[in-house]
Amino acid sequence: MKKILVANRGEIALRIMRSAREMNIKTVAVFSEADRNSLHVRYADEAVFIGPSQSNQSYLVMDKIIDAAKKTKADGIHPGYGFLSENADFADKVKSSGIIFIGPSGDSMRMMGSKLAAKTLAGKYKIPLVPGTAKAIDDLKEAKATADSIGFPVLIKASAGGGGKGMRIVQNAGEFEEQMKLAVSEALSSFGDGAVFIERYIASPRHIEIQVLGDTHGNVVHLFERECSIQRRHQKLVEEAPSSVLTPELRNEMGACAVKIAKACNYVGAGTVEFLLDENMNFYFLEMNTRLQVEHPVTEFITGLDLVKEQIRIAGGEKLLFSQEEIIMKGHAIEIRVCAEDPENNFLPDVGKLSTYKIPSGPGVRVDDGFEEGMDIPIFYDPLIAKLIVYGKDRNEAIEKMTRAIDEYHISGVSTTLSFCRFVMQHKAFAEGNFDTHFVKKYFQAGILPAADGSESEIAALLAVKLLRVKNKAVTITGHLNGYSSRWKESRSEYR
Ligand code: MV4
Repeated sequence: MKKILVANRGEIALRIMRSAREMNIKTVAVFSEADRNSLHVRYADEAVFIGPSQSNQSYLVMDKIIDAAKKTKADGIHPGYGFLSENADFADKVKSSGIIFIGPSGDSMRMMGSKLAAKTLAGKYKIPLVPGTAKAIDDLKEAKATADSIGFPVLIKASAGGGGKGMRIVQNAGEFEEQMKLAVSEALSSFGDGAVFIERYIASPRHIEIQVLGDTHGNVVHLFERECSIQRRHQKLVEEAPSSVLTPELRNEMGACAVKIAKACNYVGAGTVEFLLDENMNFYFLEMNTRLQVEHPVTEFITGLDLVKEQIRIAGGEKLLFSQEEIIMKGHAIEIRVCAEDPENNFLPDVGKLSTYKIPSGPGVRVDDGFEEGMDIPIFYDPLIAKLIVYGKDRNEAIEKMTRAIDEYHISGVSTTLSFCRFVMQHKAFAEGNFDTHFVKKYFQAGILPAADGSESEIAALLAVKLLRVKNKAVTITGHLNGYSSRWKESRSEYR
């Protein structure tokens, strides 16, 4: 491949282009109205405008992306994550246009897109599944009997759902029928597919996923696990590798299962197999994500591989350069997501200008971002500003590094999840590795984060500045007030 088009924006577009450039591959950016001045546009060798800011009129329009690739004579398209990355029809369309899709086939995506088909496939290969039905429920009586035999609480899941969408907990037999009817109609209206299935509800699971790589010659390897239990409403906030609870034996076992699943669906490229781990260290296959994930850098740190380069090599038809035995994991990596969200206000997205934006650096610190000081966070897309990833010789060092790096990160103008992530790093349960997917709900509430310096007058002053800035925007007297608030905040060493 000599030229690739990156069908994405923000940090991931930039991150993909960096690897391409190291491989001496030319890059093409696509951009919407809101992204005219974005870093990914400036970084690329060429850039194609694809329409209005709304993603359904730009980044999600298959023909616009494919036309841009044709126009610039790109050999391949990298979809990044989100947008069209898991759209099987897009993968097929790209291929039939004579362009290489840097990812799995449309058929692999379709298979894993149906959670029921994926479960059925995994069952055939004797992969552990959560007890429940492995086929779509059409008979209410039969479903009720199954739920009774599984034991309550049970979970009803939509086959076309995934990532937590279309799930419903049923606490007892009395609620079952009503919940079933609601689940089916919700699945129909949200996904156009009313197929649902039921599973035993695993009450306190950890979310552990295995990274896999498959080539076009039938070779598949796994690159160990990522622990992703620190999340809120299915939005991951902190990820790490390795998990602090897996034994080498369990890691091998889960890795082997992930490889089997990838082989079963003829997987090509980078993919992720999700598992739940219960308190008794039983693991269960959940679903497979057929894309490069946001949290892939923690795997890159512990394996020394560049996953984007591997994706590009694989898409070009090259064989994997290593066998399973040759992949060694070393050290510990942690990633936090720096989102424009206010942890003090229910993690509500915050938009505005990055009036201060200073990133941390130093040994073992990586920042994947797509913004610079003075830029606006657009309202149209994901609120992810950056990913901060650290690498240490062990978990303790990684936590210490992350705390130090968070303290070096200075952002003002928008609220971010940095202060929340510092709270996680300092939390006893996190330090001890004693947590599950309920960590945030269990330990975090608004008001628990330390204020700038703890005094109420400081908080009042901060609020006043914020109000002034909003007012300032309304009357559009830009300039001096912004400058004022920015300097004011910068002068407070502890302000984040
Ligand atoms: C579950 C579960 C408990 N029991 N399945 C959420 C995302 C989707 N991939 C599956 N999910 C879950 N499935 C059974 N049988 C709990 C979750 C779940 C969860 C899983 C991983 C990470 C965070 C989560 C948060 C809430 C629920």
